[in-house]
Amino acid sequence: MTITITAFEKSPDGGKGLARDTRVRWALEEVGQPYAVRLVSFAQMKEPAHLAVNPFGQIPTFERDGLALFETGSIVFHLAERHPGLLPADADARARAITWMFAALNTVEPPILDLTVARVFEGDRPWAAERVPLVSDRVRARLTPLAARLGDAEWLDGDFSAGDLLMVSVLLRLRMSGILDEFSTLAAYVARGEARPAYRRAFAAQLAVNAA
Ligand code: GTB
Repeated sequence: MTITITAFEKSPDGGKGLARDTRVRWALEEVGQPYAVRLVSFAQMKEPAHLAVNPFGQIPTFERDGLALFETGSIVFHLAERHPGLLPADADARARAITWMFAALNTVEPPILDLTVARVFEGDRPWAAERVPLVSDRVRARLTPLAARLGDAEWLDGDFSAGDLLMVSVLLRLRMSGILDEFSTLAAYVARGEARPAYRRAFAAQLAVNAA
């Protein structure tokens, strides 16, 4: 019954918790499931043994009792379906929480990823000076309605859910750009997520790997 996930042997972020295994670790901590971690190098991720679990050769993956999953959203959803703590029991509230999971990954994260690419991976390209402000505005165009919907609430829809777990994880990636600080209620929302004991345990676990 042991759950095994995969994570970077050495994360490029040096332990800032931005690699997606942190999201899976956080979900596991929220639902109180112990887990083992198989650390993989970039080369190992492209070898047949890992490709058999994730055909795209990426982390994180999830294995338990012959079930092998990839895609962070799918893994978090599986955990939330199988264990109490991340999805409400009421069917409509559950559907809304799942909607926020998709919103985080499909609507809010794509422009944030574009911004990371523009700032970090293509920051030295001649078009970067024009592209970064353009993509930053696309991020703001997502954060503005998100902040409006959150309002003064603690979480997006009632109690903390897998939707919040993924939304906070996605927004965390923005911190270095400074854009998150333009939205004080979202910055406070992210801070609430980070203050959860389950998040702190997940963060510490990935840091222990990367600080070693
Ligand atoms: N859609 C997939 C999912 O949600 O699981 C995407 C998985 C993914 O992008 N995995 C990345 C990976 O394995 C690690 S998390 N990359 C290696 C490869 O593709 O060969 C993305 C990530 C990596 C590093 C940082 N960082 O250093 O800040 C942040 C996020």
